[in-house]
Amino acid sequence: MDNKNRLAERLDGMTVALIGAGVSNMPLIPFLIGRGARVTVRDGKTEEKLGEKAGTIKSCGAALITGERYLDGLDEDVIIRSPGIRPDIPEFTGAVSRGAILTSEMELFLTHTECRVFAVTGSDGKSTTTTVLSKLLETLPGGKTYLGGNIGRPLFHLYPEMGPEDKAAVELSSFQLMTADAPVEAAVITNVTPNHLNWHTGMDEYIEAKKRILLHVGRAVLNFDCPVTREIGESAGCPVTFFSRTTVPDTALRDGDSAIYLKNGEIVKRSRGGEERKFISRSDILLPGMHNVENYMAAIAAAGEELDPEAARRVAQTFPGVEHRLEFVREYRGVRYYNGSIDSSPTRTAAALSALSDTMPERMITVICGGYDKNIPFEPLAEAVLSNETVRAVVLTGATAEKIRTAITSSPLWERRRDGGFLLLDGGDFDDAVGRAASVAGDGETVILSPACASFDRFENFEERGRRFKELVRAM
Ligand code: UMA
Repeated sequence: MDNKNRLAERLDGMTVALIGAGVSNMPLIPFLIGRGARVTVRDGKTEEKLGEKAGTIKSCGAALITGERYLDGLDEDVIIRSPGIRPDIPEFTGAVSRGAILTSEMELFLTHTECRVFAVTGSDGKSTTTTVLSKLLETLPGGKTYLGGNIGRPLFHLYPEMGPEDKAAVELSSFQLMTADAPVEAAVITNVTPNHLNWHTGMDEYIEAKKRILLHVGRAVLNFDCPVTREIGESAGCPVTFFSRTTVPDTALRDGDSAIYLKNGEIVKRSRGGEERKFISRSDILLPGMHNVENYMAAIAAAGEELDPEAARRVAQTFPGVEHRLEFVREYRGVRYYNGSIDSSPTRTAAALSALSDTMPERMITVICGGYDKNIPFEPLAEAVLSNETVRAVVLTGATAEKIRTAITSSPLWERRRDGGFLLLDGGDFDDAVGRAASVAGDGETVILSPACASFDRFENFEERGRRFKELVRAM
């Protein structure tokens, strides 16, 4: 961490390579140049594919190297990698052995900011938990609250304006955590289930990356119902708050630990051997589904002792949710359309489907699934759609369509559901799949885009996919 410390104050005359002209790195260009660095942006896309960005980069005064050989001659003093690029590729390890500093936007933010950092990672629920947490932090006395990280908002270039009384709710992906080791005040791991296994070397590396959020943490907030995070908590070197939707996690608590859980419809928190303190009721939470109750438990615990239950209740009663997460788009001919483009793993899709069927059990569901292939197993998706009796149809699209079809038709539940009228449909390309879903859903039913996959086979990112979905639905 040392050679990255206060790096921003030593940039004058240094050469900096920004690897990847994406969301995290673009705002850094004027910031770094303003501090006297000589910046080169390198991106594997062609200049043509980068489109307007290429012009922006050059007009800021940075050099641009694009295309297949974009990492040739990587000899800058500082290398700032985008999260999606592994830190151990030979070009980086070679540069580091020659003395280069390898870092990333998020690591730089964490090592430079003076503000109180509240970090959130996990396989599911990160963005909602981080956003709810930011709303709760806004209610605490003192300072301004920032929201950023993997949620799509870089923060490093804002660090000079942040003081010790300010707070940042930061969503961290396993990609960002691979090399991060900076201190944070509180950290949440929502859960750990298989994800990104085409990028990580395996489940072990994925879990290790998630655990790095706890390297220098003041307090940890962990899911008691997930075996991986429960085990992490049992040996954590800091006070832990376990949250649980199913039980009162008493036995696991050590001195200094606490638990937050649901009791008679109320979210209550207590320390080991202490009194229960009530925060909010389940019915206060505007967002549908049990997974959102978990998200609230985690966020309330992370906000800490200063949080006023009344302020938490006002947030729960008014926060409408994050775009692309079970986002209501419109009702048309009696069919309700929801955009769940963020649902890029089977567990997210399972959670979205059970949120819909919990809150609207009378509405049959047609779900659009499929996208970029991350090499994750689809058996859990098959189980989620076939065991949920309110799911009536699955419309397949994207690169994983065939893998999902195989998982569904190989399930022991398949024949019974097929004979009961369950529809498994080939939607063709994305736009056609939306039309197909609309054509099978009847009055009083629901259509949701919940792909269980990332979007990169067809879109730049999940936001673009969600916007396209909304456009198509609004044009009906
Ligand atoms: N690129 C290369 N070589 C590569 C990979 C990428 O040149 O090997 C280039 C691409 O052509 C692109 C640029 O790098 O032009 C940026 O790509 P990127 O998508 O890796 O990075 P960002 O646009 O900066 O977006 C990243 C996160 N993306 C990934 O981790 C893949 C965004 O999370 C995040 O919002 C953003 O930083 C701000 O921090 C997206 C995501 O899917 C939403 N995250 C995964 C998830 O949540 O499951 C981890």
